[in-house]
Amino acid sequence: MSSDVVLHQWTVSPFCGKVRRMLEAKNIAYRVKNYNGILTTIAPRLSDAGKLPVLDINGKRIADSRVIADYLEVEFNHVSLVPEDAAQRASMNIYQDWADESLYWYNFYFRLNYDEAWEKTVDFFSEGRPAREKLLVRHLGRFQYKRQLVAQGIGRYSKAQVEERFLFLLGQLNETLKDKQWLVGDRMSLADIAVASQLHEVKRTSHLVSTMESFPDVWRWLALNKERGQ
Ligand SMILES: N[C@@H](CCC(=O)N[C@@H](CS)C(=O)NCC(=O)O)C(=O)O
Repeated sequence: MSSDVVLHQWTVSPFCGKVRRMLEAKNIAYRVKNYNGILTTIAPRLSDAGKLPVLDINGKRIADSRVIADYLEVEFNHVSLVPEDAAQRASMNIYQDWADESLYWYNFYFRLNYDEAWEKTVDFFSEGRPAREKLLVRHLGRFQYKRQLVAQGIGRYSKAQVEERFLFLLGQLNETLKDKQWLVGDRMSLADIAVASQLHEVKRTSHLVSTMESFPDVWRWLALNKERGQ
C-alpha cells in the first residue's frame, strides 16, 4: 500500500520513538530522516506546530504522534493498537495523555539539568553532522530548551523534588503492572507504546536507569516495549 514511508525525526525524541514503535508493531517498513545539528532549524518548517515527528505516508504529510496514531489505526488495521472495548479505550487515551503531557517533561528535565545526560543527548543530536555544529547544539540548544522547562513549570523545582515525584510515579506504575502484561486489556495498545516511549528515553540518557531497574514489573514490561530500529 505505502511504497515509501519517511519519518522525519530526532532519534532521542520520545514522540518519534512512539511513532517508530507504532510502525514496527504494524509491520510497516519505513526509513528515517534525521534533523541533527544545524538541520534542527529546518524541522519547524515541516508542520504548522513546528514539531517532530512528521510522517510522510501514502502521499500525505502527517504531523503529531496522536494524529499519526489515528491515521495508522484506520489505514493499517491488520494490527490494531486500540482496544475495542470503550472503557479500555478510555483508559488508553488517559495513559497516552499522561505520557505525552506529563512524563515527557520529566525526561526533558532529566536531560537538560544533568551534565552527563545532556552530553549523551548532544551526541545523538550531533550524529552525522560536522563537529562544529556540536557546540551549537550543546550550548544554544540547552539554553533554549531550559527556558521551555521553566515556562512549563517543572523547571522551577529542585532535582531532589523532581526525582522524588518521578520515582513515586514509577512505583505507582509498578503497582499497576503487577500480574499484568499490558497496561490496558490483554494485548499491546497505544497506552503501552506512549508510556514506554517516554520511559525508554529516560533509560537511554538518565542516571536514574539503575533505580528504574528496581521496579521489577516496570522493567519487565519495558523490555516488551523495545523497538527494533531507529
Ligand atoms: N504533541 C506532539 C509533541 C511533539 C513534540 O513535542 N516534539 C518535540 C520533540 S520531542 C519537538 O518537536 N520539540 C521542538 C520544539 O518544541 O521546538 C506529538 O505528539 O507529536
